[in-house]
Amino acid sequence: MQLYYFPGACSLADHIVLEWIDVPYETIRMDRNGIRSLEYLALNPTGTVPLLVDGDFHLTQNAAILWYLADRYSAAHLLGEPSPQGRAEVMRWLSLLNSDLHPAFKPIFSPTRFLPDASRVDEIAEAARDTVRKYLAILNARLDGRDWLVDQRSIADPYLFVMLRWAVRLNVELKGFEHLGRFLERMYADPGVRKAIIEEEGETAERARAAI
Ligand SMILES: N[C@@H](CCC(=O)N[C@@H](CS)C(=O)NCC(=O)O)C(=O)O
Repeated sequence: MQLYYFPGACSLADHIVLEWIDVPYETIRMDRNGIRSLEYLALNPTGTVPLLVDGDFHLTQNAAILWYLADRYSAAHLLGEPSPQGRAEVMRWLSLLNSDLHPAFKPIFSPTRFLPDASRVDEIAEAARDTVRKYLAILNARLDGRDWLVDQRSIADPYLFVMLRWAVRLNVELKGFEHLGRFLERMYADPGVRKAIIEEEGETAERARAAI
């Protein structure tokens, strides 16, 4: 299996899951030019990472890739309790992360995509930080009294971990979100998480220690 990624991007969640399911895989580091190449666009017309290649199966979209890995390697038990409600709980949190929180970061990463008036980029980025905080407050409350987003470790957790690293890096105010702080520490202590980060960012990979 091959995972196409950018260091520290949402594809890090898939990378961590590949570690957790413990199967042989390769990673292919992409850059801005690479994802715009005709060759890559033929595989993923959205020109984004992640992309997973499993034999002749090419899969795009982060949530789909995470679900596919967990479903294909079900012995790792990353899809929650094996019941319709248990799986729906995983999908609920995965959806919040992929459809609500992840896009909320986009105006912070590249405000001019949303508002070409360069004089107002700080304004749009600050408004986006407020939106990110709104979702993080929901996730912080969810982690009150629990280690993971559902009753056991699942594919939603590495996605939340990536979003928290972004929040720290992009100066989103995280004070008071102590349950998220503990979650971040718990994930950094995981050997599979460490291995994926070091492979993507090197031994000196910054450990996002927020003032939480
Ligand atoms: N809906 C897509 C979004 C993927 C996405 O936004 N990927 C980002 C990295 S986290 C990317 O490749 N951005 C490159 C760009 O926009 O130029 C998914 O969930 O996989």
